Amino acid sequence: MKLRSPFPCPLFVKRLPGRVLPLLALLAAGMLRAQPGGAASYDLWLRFDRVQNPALLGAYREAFGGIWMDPQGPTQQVIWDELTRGLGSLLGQSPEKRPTPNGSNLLLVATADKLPPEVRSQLSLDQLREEGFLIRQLQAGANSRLVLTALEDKGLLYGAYRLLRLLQTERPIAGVNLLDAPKTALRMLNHWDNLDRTVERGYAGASIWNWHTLPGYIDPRYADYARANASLGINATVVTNVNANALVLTAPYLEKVKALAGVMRPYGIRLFLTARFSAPIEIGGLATADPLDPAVIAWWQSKADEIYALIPDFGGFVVKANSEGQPGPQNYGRSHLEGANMLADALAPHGGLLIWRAFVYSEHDPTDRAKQAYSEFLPYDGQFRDNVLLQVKNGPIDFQPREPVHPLFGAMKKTPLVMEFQITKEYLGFATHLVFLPKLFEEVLQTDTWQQGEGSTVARVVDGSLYGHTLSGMAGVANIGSDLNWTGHPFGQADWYGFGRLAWDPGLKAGALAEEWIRSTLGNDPEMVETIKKLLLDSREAVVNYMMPLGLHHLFDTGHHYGPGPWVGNLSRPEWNPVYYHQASPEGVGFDRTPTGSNAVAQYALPLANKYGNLDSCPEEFLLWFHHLPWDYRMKSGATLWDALGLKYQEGVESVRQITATWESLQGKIEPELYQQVQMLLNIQQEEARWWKDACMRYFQTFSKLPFPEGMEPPQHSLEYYQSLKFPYAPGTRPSWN
Ligand code: GCV
Repeated sequence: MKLRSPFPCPLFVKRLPGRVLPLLALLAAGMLRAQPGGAASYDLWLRFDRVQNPALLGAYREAFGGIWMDPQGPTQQVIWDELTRGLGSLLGQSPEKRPTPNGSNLLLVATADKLPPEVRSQLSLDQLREEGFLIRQLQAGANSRLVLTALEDKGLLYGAYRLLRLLQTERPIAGVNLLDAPKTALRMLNHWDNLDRTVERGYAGASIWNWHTLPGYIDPRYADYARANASLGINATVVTNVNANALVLTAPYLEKVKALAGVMRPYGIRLFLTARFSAPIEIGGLATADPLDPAVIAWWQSKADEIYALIPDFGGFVVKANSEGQPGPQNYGRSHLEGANMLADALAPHGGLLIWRAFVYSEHDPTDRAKQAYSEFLPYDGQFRDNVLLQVKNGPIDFQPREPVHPLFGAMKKTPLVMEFQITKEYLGFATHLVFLPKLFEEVLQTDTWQQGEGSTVARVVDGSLYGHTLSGMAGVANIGSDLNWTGHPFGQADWYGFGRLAWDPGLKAGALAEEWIRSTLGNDPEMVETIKKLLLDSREAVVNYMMPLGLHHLFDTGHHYGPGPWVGNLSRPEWNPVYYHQASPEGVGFDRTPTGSNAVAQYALPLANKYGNLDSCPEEFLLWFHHLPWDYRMKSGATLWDALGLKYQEGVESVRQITATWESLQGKIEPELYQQVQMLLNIQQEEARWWKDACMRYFQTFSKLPFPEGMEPPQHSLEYYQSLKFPYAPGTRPSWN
């Protein structure tokens, strides 16, 4: 086996000695851990640097002369600590603790039932919603009081973080009247973390969960994690991989889980576990895991009792069953419905939820993989127990740079669907590439499914409003690891941030989220904010263009999914091979999903089916997702498909160059370590963008037999060269998949 890197001497290595090695030494010594900002950025978006704008600083100092709050219980203690620490640091002076709610220049913090009657009477408290909050300024003559109130502690907590963000992002406080509440019930991170601390598809170091030292040692990082999530409104975390290990359900591990749940609790976060369907055999000593077997049913019930005795607010189970080799009810001739309902029944007496994943496809099913989950689950709509949610990936294949929305959204009317996004960048250049994912999330959430006529957006499916579900949710596969800055690429923090905010309100816009994140993480300099915002917003289209333009998908190399492998066609399962997806031949390229092909378009509501199925109306970005077309097909621009493909790839490469130049224009305005780190990563990204273009165009040329279009830089190497590249140690890969 040849082991070669695509680049003779990676830039990363070339640049290491000068700047990074001293930094690494500091990191090893643990000296940067508590340092805000810098290349470390451990503090994420919770930096509370002194407000720079003098007029605003004056106004804030006046408004926050004192705080009236009587912290009761752990969550209120967190609120008190956050407000006093945050305000003290933002204002450069700590607000006094005031014993009474009277006086001026005062922040009042209390649940609605604890507010003084004269304050209550001035507020429309009936508008408060569960987990929501109100931040309102009350003005009486020259006296100003700011009220932060909510129905419950959790709402106060979210309101406290929002209040601090107003100051961090330099928003005026005068006359503030901000009423907000989450639109979804479950706002959840999914960790694909294994008990040995490896992370499947994780590119930011090891798992932050140190199972070996739990429950005795509580790493302070657990609370920092909880705090970061709470500041966005995330209220649930699944701490184990969906490719599950039954051991986590054994008594010693449950003690560890209990300790973690205890850290999360004050921050309003419920802990979930993944349940391996075969656990009754593996750790229960039973001969079967058949969901209709009385002994199996009893085993799960008693397991649920055991868990809830330890963790009364335990969230429930997330299950990947009969998917990619995971065990499930179909091993016993039972259905997904029977499996899910059995587990849901075990959890129901305790108020637990059962989240069943719809990510299923089978090598024994010859139909288009994009159709299989819909065909499998739609017939069960209306038959799941009330505490079951179906978790569906955003697209019908698997977290590709661009996919049309999953056809189950909107079609599954009687079952609450949880949106599953991937925050970690399995198919997007790992933690090396700068790709602002909220742009992708927004595109998906704003897509109109047309299932209930115009306006049936995915956002309305996810927040439950389209079909009146009270259970609703959004899950993000975490990009978090033990790296000092949590996410590997410093801008990966923006993806975590954006996901959390969109889970709170799926209607938010990517541009606004980019701006919030930049201001709270990097500062408020207007030129810097605008420049980085543009760069973030451009970055998603760039990656689509340099990896898989015009609707191409799953061209990744085997197993690790790092780099191009459009030629791969020898894997045991047909639908694991890129050749299955692009269908390139001398006649043309693309997957025919119209009625002449797999007819996957028929799984969408008619207006969408027509739009995608008709060549005149199919958006160019989905052309080869839905259509197989000849190389000389004329695009709307008049160019041939072949030329348009090459030029799109080129456009992607040019975009990364442009993004790099834009970043370089900020030198001197960004902390030097962060500037350098991002610049080095962008240089790698430029090289890899070119690698994608060159490898894919070289490969497709073997079918088209056409010259590369004018305007496309010719490939640097031969096809054989690109095919020879191997990456046995690419991070995030399951060893068995290599
Ligand atoms: C956790 C893809 C990934 C797998 C992942 C799977 C899933 O196939 O490559 O690593 O497994 O999705 O979502 O279950």
